[in-house]
Amino acid sequence: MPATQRTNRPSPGQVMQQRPARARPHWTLLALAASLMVVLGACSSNTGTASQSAAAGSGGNVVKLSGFQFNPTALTVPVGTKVTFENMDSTDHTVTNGKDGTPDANALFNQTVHPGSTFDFTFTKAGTYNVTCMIHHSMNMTITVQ
Ligand SMILES: [Cu+2]
Repeated sequence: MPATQRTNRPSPGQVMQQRPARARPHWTLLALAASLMVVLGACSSNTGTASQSAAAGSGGNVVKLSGFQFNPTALTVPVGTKVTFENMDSTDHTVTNGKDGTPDANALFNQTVHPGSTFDFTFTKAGTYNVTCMIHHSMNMTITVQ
């Protein structure tokens, strides 16, 4: 028997003091709401939102990091578009707002993307954004948001 089993077993007198079984989903909902608020907060204070996942993005615009190049090297998207960067190579790349391997002074994004992983960024402001890889300085592309 694990040690935790001992404390979990209620005696008849303790049953009323136990946390109700419904408390657990309640806390899960609270955590979900809290993380949603964090996401919304990030939305309002930044010019974009970012997330990384191991799964390939579905829909939207995909930039492949393949053969130590961005593909395509130029992309034009409407404001509010989520762009998914997918690392097809067998080595790490970064998706960095900058040029020739150097991040911009106020880089909007700078994310290491492992092989087989993706990085999503939603462009919420019009402009021209340089994208580079800090590991391979010759990797460059431009994203125009309009
Ligand atoms: Cu790279």
